[in-house]
Amino acid sequence: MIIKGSRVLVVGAGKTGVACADFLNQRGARVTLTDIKKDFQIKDVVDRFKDTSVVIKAGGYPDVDSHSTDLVIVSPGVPLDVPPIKQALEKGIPVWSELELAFRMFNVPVVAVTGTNGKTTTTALIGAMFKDAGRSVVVAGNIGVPLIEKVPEITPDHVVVVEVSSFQLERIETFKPRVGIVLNLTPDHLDRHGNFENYARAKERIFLNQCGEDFSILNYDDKYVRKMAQSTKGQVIFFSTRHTLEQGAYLFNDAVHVVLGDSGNWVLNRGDIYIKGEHNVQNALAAILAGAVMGLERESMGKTLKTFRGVPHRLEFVDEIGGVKYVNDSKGTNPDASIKALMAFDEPIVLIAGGKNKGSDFSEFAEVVKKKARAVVLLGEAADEIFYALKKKGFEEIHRESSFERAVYHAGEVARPGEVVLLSPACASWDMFNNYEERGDLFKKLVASLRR
Ligand code: UMA
Repeated sequence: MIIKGSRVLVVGAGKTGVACADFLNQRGARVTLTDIKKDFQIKDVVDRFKDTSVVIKAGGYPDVDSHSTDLVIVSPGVPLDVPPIKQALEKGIPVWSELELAFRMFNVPVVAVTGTNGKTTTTALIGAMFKDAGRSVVVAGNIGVPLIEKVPEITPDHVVVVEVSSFQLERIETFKPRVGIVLNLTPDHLDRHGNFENYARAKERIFLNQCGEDFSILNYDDKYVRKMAQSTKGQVIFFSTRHTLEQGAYLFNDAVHVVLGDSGNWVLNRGDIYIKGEHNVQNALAAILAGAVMGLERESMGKTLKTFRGVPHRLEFVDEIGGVKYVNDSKGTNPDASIKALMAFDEPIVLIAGGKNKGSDFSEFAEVVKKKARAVVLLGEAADEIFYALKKKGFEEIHRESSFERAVYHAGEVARPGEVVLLSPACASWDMFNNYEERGDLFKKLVASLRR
């Protein structure tokens, strides 16, 4: 498809839509950017395109037909049954995700990471491995930076490492990663996909266009992911933390073994991987395999694994003191994000929650807290609201503190060896801090002071 002169409708004016509209406009397309929100709700977007030829249709969508539209780009958060997408599909007008659009704009190898959990960490880790090895790398996607925004930076020497979501994969056509990784699969986004099978099918599309020269890296321990080996034409390589494997990467007796054809064996101490927890060993195994098939030296990858500290403020392991693990998930600024954080642990949790509520409902969050947490320390403006939501679910082990410092120390006192103190507030930080980074940084400082 030739972009210049094409009439493109971009649906959704969030990060993705804005980046696509910007890119397409600069490449000479005739862009309409539409959003269900009213124009005063997306004022910054309206202002941004004020002096350009991008047409904004806010508060509803324009009708789509082949006289007005050559291509539709759909943002990941927009379901495919909204009118403009349905009309486009009925009329045979191509509907692409931003991932598909971006992929068509360059010709360098792509390492793509998906899965229900751990994809951001794994994407960042692979990016760090390439960077530490002195390779030019672009890291983008669901991690927070639309890939299309990075396209102008990509040179023929680059490798692209991209985190991809099921939403983005739903509308790909030619997207073909050199390395595709599926980390794990548990029910998620079922409101959008309808059922688990559809969700799994969307994830599996990461392998849709792979062929013999490509690599499909799969979690052997996850029965749904393991099964995907049957539906890819790429070279399958498994990783496992529970089984030994003839080929691939696995954990055995606290050592990571990498067995990859001609390149022989490589053994690494589990302790030489900085990020902790079995889920992070799985992420590391997937990253090692991706790096290895892309030609990274094992010494260089080993160095990165020793120093890579995870994604700041997202399930960031801080320390283990007296058998209690401290985890910073200050980025959990809404109930949904904190639900994900709670779900990531098998150990009992002492949760620190509360802050500024952005209008969220806490009932589902309370349900998950009841299942996963042994105790909760509440603080901030939303403390009352969360308190009542928890009480309603019959959760009793609730402590309250007026300052962040006290809340962290109190959680430390309540936690027993083998438990996790998790800061995942389900709220914004603005009642006490400028941003979630500040909150997470103070948490880390306070945890460090517990050691003294
Ligand atoms: N909108 C409509 N109609 C609708 C629904 C939404 O017009 O029916 C509009 C909204 O009013 C809003 C815009 O669409 O203005 C938002 O678009 P979006 O939800 O696609 O959000 P973006 O800002 O473009 O962010 C997206 C990803 N969001 C989602 O997938 C929900 C971000 O992932 C991603 O970082 C970003 O693109 C860059 O690639 C976030 C996420 O939660 C982190 N992802 C899910 C996850 O990780 O579980 C998949």
